[in-house]
Amino acid sequence: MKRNWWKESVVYQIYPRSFKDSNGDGIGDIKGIIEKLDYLKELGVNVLWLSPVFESPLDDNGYDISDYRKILNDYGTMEDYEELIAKAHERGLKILMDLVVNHTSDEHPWFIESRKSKENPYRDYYIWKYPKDGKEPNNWGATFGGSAWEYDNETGMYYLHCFSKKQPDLNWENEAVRNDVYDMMNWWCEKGIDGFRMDVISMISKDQSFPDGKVYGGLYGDGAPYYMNGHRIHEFLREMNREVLAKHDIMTVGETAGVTIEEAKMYAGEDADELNMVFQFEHVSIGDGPYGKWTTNRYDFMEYKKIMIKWQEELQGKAWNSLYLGNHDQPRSVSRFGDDSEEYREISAKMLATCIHMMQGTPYVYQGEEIGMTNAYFEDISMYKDIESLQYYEELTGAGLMEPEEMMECLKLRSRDNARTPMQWDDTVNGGFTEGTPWINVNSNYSRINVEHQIKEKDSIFQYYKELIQLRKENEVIVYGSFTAINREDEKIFAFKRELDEKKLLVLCNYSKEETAFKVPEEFTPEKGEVLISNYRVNEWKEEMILRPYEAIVLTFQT
Ligand code: TEU
Ligand code: CA
Repeated sequence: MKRNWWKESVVYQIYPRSFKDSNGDGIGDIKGIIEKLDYLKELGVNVLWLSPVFESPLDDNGYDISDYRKILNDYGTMEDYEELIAKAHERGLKILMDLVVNHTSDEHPWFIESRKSKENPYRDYYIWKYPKDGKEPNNWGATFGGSAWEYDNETGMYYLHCFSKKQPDLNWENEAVRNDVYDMMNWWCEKGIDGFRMDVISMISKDQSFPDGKVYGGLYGDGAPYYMNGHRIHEFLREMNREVLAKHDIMTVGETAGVTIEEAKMYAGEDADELNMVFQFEHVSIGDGPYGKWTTNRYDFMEYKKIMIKWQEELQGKAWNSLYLGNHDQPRSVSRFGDDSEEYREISAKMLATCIHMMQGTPYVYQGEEIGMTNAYFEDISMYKDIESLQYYEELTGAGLMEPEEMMECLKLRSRDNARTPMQWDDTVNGGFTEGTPWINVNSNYSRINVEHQIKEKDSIFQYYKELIQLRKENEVIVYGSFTAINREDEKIFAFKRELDEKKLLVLCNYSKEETAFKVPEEFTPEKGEVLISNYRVNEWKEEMILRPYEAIVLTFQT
């Protein structure tokens, strides 16, 4: 397997709006990130992925860009961004930029021109269709609720927006669009960024017949089969690779909702000339119901384990995995996949981290995950800021498909705002995030869960993440070792081994709060096993291990 720096990396995702506010306006900013570079260096991560900080009306908190080459005033200036790149590089930290080119903001000059007239040179930068029987061109729903089509009086046509109506989809069939995007990407590479996280990049090739989608439980049809992993997607990405990516020593990760194993081998194949890796979404969609994520279903561990094993065993040696449990779109991982009760939060957060960091692939740490931040569980709809949460609350309760109380329970578990509450730095007001009024409420548990406490405490979640990340740097078997699942049918323990040359790891993670016995396979002879890391700290090796609630233990063997 080829060796690459991005395979040996650990990526830390920063949601700038909620990371650190340096000027008291209640909004995180770039200077705040610069203030915390030494903290990130201390944690041991080496790549920083920033969610967008570009000019935007903030309809979708910056994933609606109106100028790709300008920093939004909320976050600072281009000089601040250039200072961030320089100071990160001084510390051996790389900067990954969030590339949002499936759509722009409707306030982008391209769209302002495009909507002026059918003859405008920018008309075909976007996807315009005539009404069909006086209505929308098809029945597709937008990801944030409502129709995916918005009528424009000026020219009597609809434009496509797979997200909010202020996020019109770019027309990638148009070569001029592709060339303008590549120019912008090269411009940023020349500024010194070290790669791209590519927002919904699997959506840029649409089925040009725009057929109706299947209606499941909601009010609209599912367009995903016609706009995800489309027939020209690999052609476009190979062109992007030739025009931009191959010209720089950068890392790329595609956000490819809907991606299958076979597709992933094309997007991120060892020898493919497209991307380095992709995010798959099967594990974070477990339990979804007729209204998608809006359900109070807990995830099913065996389904989760099967998905994780599938992606490990079927990609290894062929393509590279991204390893994550949380991000700015997902609930907090310890709340979703662990147990955020007082009794088990710490131990289960460490168990989840062990499992993710010991698999084959590049691990992603989402801001706050390293200190075990939990869902905010906001009780009142007025506390929510996220367009997706607010629009679906309106749509599902407005249509009588859900009672408000039920939808509030779904929001408390699955709203994206759970991951967007401010980073908790210390136990002072607002968790040390801002001296002003935060743009979104700080989680009420900041006095108990914060960086300052955990930096000092030797057995904190922070210290455990630091140890895990250091182990990755010291043990090549963690990065390049093969993956083999063990005791697949065990309904509480996720067990697997990693092997590289004569090095062998045995990883045992008890995802349950029950004490669980585990029969260790004969190949692991006890006298040679040493504990590499464990979240209970005190362990004794036995042929039949008794794993305590949420116990994680990694044993190393010299064969
Ligand atoms: O997310 C893509 C996406 O599908 C998300 O909407 C996610 O799957 C969903 O919110 C889970 O419920 C990307 C960005 O990560 C997200 O923040 C943006 O809102 C979206 O694209 C549009 O740019
Ligand atoms: Ca600020």
